[in-house]
Amino acid sequence: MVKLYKLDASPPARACMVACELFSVPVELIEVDFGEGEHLKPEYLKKNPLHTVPVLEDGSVVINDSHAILMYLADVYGEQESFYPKDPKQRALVNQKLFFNSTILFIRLRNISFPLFMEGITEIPKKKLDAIEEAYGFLEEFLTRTKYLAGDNITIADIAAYATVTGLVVILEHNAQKYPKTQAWLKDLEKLPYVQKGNAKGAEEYRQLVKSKLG
Ligand SMILES: N[C@@H](CCC(=O)N[C@@H](CS)C(=O)NCC(=O)O)C(=O)O
Repeated sequence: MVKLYKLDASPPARACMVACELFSVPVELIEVDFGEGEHLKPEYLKKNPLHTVPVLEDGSVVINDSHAILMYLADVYGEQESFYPKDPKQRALVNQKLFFNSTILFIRLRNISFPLFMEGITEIPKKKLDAIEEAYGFLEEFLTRTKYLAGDNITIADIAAYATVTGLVVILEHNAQKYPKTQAWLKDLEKLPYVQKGNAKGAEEYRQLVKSKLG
């Protein structure tokens, strides 16, 4: 059985939980208690020196970074190729959007979440909110070109980005009129049972956490 070290409120961890649901991965979910500093303890640092969740353990292989985990799960457990195509050209488009999530969407969320949760900051600088607004523009542009991030089918890139965006909207609600394609994409993904199961509870937890920090 695979082990997934996670925290429900964490978007990257949620993306991996969604993928576990989607690919019916036999998984043991292990909560990492940040309050107790479990992610900073030597046993955890052995698995992941970056002290982040998620981490996946599958026998002898230990993987950190949700994007690497999503790729691995799709390759090993995904029966339907469309979620992570093997064709190099199609796969490159999925990878591109996974990196978009990793380097633009998620980082702009983390730049706000980390100071809020870990450094006791209670106000979000306008510059960081503007960076989210800009990221919404990028997302809308991509979703104007194709229905899903990497084409006509849902891929692991949508799963990664969806989990992040359900965090971003807590910080800065997107304007559904200004970003209609993003709104449609969110509604479309939200109703999928595997997305609900893997993401909904943690997204609500994240919302409550942010509310408690912002007052
Ligand atoms: N690129 C990483 C980011 C993971 C990440 O930053 N996770 C946050 C929770 S959302 C974390 O574990 N933060 C704790 C820390 O940095 O000490 C991924 O996709 O897995």
